Amino acid sequence: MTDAIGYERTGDIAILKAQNPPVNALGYDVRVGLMQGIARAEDEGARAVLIYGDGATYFAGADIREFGQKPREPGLPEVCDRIEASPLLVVSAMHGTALGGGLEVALSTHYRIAVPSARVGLPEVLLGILPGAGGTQRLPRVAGVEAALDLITTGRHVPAAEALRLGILDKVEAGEPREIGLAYVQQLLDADAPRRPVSEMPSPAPVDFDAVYDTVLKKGRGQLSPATAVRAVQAATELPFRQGIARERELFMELMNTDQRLGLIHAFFSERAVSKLPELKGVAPRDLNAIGVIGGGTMGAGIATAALLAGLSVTMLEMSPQAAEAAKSRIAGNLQGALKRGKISQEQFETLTEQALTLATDYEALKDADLVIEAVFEEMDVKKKVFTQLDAVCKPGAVLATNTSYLDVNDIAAITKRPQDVIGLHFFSPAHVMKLLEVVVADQTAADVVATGFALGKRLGKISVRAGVCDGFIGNRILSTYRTCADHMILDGASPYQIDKALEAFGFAMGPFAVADLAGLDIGWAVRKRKRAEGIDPRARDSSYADKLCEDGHFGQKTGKGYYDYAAGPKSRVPNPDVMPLIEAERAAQGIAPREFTDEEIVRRYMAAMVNEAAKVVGEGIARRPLDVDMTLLFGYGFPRYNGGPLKWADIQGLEGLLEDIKSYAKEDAYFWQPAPLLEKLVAEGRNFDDLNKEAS
Ligand code: TC6
Repeated sequence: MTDAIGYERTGDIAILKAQNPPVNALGYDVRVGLMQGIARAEDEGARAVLIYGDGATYFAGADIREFGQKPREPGLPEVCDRIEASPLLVVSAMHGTALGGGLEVALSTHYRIAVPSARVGLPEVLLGILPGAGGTQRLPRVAGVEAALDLITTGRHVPAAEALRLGILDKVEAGEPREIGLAYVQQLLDADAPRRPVSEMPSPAPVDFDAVYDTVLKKGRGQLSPATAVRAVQAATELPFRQGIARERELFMELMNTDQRLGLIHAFFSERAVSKLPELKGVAPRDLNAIGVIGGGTMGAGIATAALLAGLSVTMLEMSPQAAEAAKSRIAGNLQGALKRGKISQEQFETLTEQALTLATDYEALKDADLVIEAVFEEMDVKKKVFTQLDAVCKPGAVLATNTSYLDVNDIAAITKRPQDVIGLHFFSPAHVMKLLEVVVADQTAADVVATGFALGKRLGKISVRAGVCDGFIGNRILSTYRTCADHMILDGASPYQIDKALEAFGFAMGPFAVADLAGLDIGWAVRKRKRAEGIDPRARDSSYADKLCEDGHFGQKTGKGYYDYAAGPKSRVPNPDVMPLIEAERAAQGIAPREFTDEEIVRRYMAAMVNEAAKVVGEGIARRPLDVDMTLLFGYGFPRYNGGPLKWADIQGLEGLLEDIKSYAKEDAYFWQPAPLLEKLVAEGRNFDDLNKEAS
């Protein structure tokens, strides 16, 4: 027996205990252990087998780290078939999360019991594959096609009570998995319950699979796995079990060989690696109970809402009682949303707004705060005034954070006598919804302050990324470059609408011009004005058509018009007829003869600009690892998860070809298209960004 599965006998029952921490993933040793355990139970004359998991969970799935490596027998489908075919009565007792291959093992056992807190699901599509160990054939037979399609195409985790209703579980009972499992097996043996192989259950009734396929494909915005999984479920209704399994395997292998599988698995591991920084090993964060937020506009109110929802008490500082009340209504509005979605109860709503939130207009109110985040107007002088006041009132050791999106955190820190306590915490609007938090580390920021930034991010349920100080940090700096690339393409002949369409087809949630309309065109306008005031390099191409839109009062969705016209509501965007004439006038003024762009060229240029700037950001140490850039773009900028992030995407495309593209574009505009030294180095050494991730882990 391998150590990954423990074997024990009590009376007629053999007990197989998974012991492969942290999540009992079904790696090679576990699979071998299950095969051996079943065989031993049969050899030793047991009447039944109980399978359960030690530690936090039943099996949480196949071992994702094995994907892409040479397969080692027995594979999971074989293990599932062996369990189901055993002449003994096999029962699963589940707790924690029975996911993916874990649920497939459970569906191969003849009966299933779980504790009330257990959750089950088939989340394989989120990793770019489909349930490939019989899940697409067994689940529809147990729960019906509708439920199976829901679970398999969304990957959602289903609570035990719902799983019981759906027939996935036979019983839910509180207690230790081993104890409730043994009692249940004994009960089944006493009742002479028959073996109950799901493969022998009748095929479920079909539905209109073509319609479901189309809907799922559209919803996935180009993601292949959920739609492909629909076809596997279809096979369960049309083919005998064995042939259905063969079809499932064929579709599973198809998906295994896609770039999307690589991208999604990269996203899975990077999401977990992003907050694990070698520099923070063993560094304890400071206390975090009470926080202060300065400025109750959209951003400050969003940050306060996120903190309240995470159980922190919040003091909101505003300039006047009226402004403080307005901030409170914004926060209450946000919390209403959480109430409507069932995330909090009416009672919690009252507690959060009336007890956990304190309004203030005097800095003295922040003297006991463990951490204060300012979200005031984006101007250095204003920020410096705020930090001078904070320095005067905050207790020693309090973390002083700025939510600036562009300004120099070193300059802000320098105004205080405690630069070691100053950090950037760059939230994304709406801050109680968006998952990304850039933790911006200035030259003198202390390690335990960085750890506190990450601890806050974790508490708020954010994906926190470490960023160094530069104009725009990781995300906005890269955004500014690929937006500039889009602006250049517009000058040269593309339209904002073609660019949005091409990038949405690539998988972005929204194209850059639709995003600009949503964020507010005044934001980009302010940045352009600041940059022009600082002095733009004469070699840089500039344009003023977007300024003219702003001068006419068109700031995007909030004014009803921007690149698009939103007369019929924010979701129905129609090109604003004023835009193309402004662009044409600009081209004429600059003497540019417009040319045609294919959608493919638009994507290539846009992505080349993004990857090149991202490589600079990593090369300069602003991002420590390529995966930090990938997670920033994924969680803050709508980059399609199935492409893994710009640098994973670049690896998959091949860095050499990308560098060639950049060099060829540089022939037209050598200033904009300066190849990133890191990209050139990686190409010269025949390495890629993932090699850098591995070296850093
Ligand atoms: C499948 O089953 C396909 C079957 C078909 C086959 C033919 N493998 O998330 P956490 C690691 S596909 C390997 O921080 P939590 C994770 O990387 C799979 N490793 O904990 C982390 O490692 P680190 C279907 C895994 O309590 C550690 O475990 N299953 C796996 O917040 C702790 O993880 C899924 O998609 C794995 N399967 O959440 C489930 N799972 O410490 C994926 C986790 O070195 N997993 N690790 O960073 C999850 O959703 C969550 O991990 C969780 C636990 C809900 C199980």
